[in-house]
Amino acid sequence: MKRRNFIRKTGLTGLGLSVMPTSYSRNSLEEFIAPAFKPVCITTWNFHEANKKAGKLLDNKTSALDAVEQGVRVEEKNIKNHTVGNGGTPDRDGFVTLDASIMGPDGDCGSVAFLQNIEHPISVARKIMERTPHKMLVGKGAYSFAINNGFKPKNLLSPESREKWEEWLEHKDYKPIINIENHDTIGMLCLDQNGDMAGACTTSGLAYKMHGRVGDSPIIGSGLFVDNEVGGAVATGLGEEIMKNVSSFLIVELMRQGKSPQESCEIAMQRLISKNPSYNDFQVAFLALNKKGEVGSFCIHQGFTFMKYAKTINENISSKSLL
Ligand code: SD4
Repeated sequence: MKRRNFIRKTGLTGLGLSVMPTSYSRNSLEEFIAPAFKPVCITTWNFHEANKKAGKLLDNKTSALDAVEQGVRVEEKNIKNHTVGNGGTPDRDGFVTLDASIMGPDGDCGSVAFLQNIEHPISVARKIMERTPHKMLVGKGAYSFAINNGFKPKNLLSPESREKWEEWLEHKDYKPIINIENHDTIGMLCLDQNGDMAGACTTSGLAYKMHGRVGDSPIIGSGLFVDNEVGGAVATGLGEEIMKNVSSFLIVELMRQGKSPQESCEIAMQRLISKNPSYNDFQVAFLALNKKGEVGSFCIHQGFTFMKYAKTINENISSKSLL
């Protein structure tokens, strides 16, 4: 076997993880990555419009990178959605602080964290990727970069989110565990007509988090990871648990070993729950796509759904769950 193919097949060599895939039955990676169907777009939760937007762009030969950016922007703009961008739930001090990341087919990435008063953090993340020598900017520096690159400041705290925050202030019941119904980070993966893959993830993070808290969504490998040779993964739920396990990277590495997206999500979840016996108290969900257009998803608690756009059909699918 050529050395390059050996390294690709084993994938985790040098990381101290298992090196020989147990279920690798394909003859070559080239066969594995040959796309059976494209384009396809998948998105966490029931983000119907965002997924449709990206799916239609893909049908019109838009690149995966442009499609994920344009797709998730739909929810960043949506003031009725209280978990992403405009109208997002604030932190405990009343500030809407946003996290986002984007990753393209060439393996490059950009991310932004603790960004305030900018409606489209995903586009800031993309500009960080394309216009700076860095991969991540945070807080005031990220804000200045955004303003210098043409983004307009905007108050993102909607009257409704402010009202709910004021109610919350009356009891200040701060629990850093995720409420199973109260989270809707948008994570999106697209495989375009050229067979290239990109991903995006954007959120206002946990409701009433500590000021300055950053979750998994802008952390490459945690909330999002894409390797155009293998596939991509996104995560949603309690970011602290996802970050501890670098779950999206793990899912992609498992797919590199020959596991299906579904198997990879389930194995990554086993790893995650093995590190915290209180998993009954929080939700985490994974979504993965390989280069064949195969999809996998797995969550701890029932209730996680995802969108899939393929062959002009945009559907909401229930994920398999642990509990
Ligand atoms: C975070 N993972 O900031 C995000 C929250 C989330 O749906 O997914 N909400 O921890």
